[in-house]
Amino acid sequence: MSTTSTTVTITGAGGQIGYALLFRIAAGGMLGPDRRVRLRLLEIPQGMRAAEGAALELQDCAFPLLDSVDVTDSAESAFDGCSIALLVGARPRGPGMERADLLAANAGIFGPQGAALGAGAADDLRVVVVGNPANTNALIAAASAPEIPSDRFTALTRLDHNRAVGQLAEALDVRPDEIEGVAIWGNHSASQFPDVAHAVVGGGDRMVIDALADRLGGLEAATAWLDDVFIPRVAKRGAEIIEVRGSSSVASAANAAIEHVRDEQGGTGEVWTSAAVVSQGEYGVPEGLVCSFPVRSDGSGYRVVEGLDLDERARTRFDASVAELEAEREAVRQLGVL
Ligand code: NAX
Repeated sequence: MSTTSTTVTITGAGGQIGYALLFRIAAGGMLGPDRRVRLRLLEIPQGMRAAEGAALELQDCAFPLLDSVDVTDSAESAFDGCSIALLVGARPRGPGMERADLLAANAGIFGPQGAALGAGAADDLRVVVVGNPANTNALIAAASAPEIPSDRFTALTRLDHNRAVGQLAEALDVRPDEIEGVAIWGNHSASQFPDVAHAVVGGGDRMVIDALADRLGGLEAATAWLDDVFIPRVAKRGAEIIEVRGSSSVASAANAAIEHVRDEQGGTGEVWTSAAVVSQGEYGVPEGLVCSFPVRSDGSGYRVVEGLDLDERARTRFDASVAELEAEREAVRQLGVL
């Protein structure tokens, strides 16, 4: 076991996703059974008691890997020496709030947090933004920390990826780990494009589209199912969860965030997953946008899987989501944030 500890900072730690994250991280579920962790819980004053309560429960678990838990409402203290930052706390859309108001409120959170990361985080810092609008919040945080390489900033689309795999596994009656090559392109919003064109099933033996055609009675029926059922269901799954559960996705979001960090740090091998990363112009996406792509990691950070074909149908959907990201960036520029 490593004798040094990794400092992991979780913002919004007193909230629902925070509560679902803390115990798995402290138990070794994110960094593995050999890495000790120091947890820093960042909250706003109203959320401090909830975070303090979670800290008491962490103590009561007596986790062997957990070296310390600090609860603070100071971003500077929370990010000092931080190696992994999960930025979960965000301003939700209130009644009557326009998109520009939402972006402005979140710029007021992610700008200062980015600056505090730039001032105090460890050299090996990696950031994943969970709080919505996640892609543009990550863009703002990265822009506010010019001293940190921008490829250290990512946003979570692993939940969308996992949702897509879950839907396919059910439709094909296979285990989720038998499906590979799914990709989420674009924004973490209803405009995202969940893509199965390169997906395979059964250890790579069959293309998912062919397996769907077999089960649904032909290629036309499979394509119709993808367009009319699969894509909207994955893209709007968050709303479905709220309708059925009466509350937004929590455990599945925390699980996805943990898998995002675990695979970025531990490596994906040849398999790919999805994450929103800062575009270097891959697939014609304007540089600097935080956009979801299929990605791999060799343990040193996510890199976009290049060279995949996107047919016209796919390109149209992807371009629409990228246009939404550009509009969000433009709105943030208008606010004078970038
Ligand atoms: P909660 O409202 O339960 O918790 C949010 C917590 O953040 C609160 O305790 C609040 O006090 C705290 N907070 C607010 N501003 C803060 C700041 N400036 N610094 C530190 N803490 C701050 O929401 P929860 O259900 O935990 O969701 C958190 C975020 O995740 C939301 O923005 C939500 O939209 C987003 N999601 C993102 C997903 C994704 O896949 N990217 C999926 C799940 C979720 O919808």
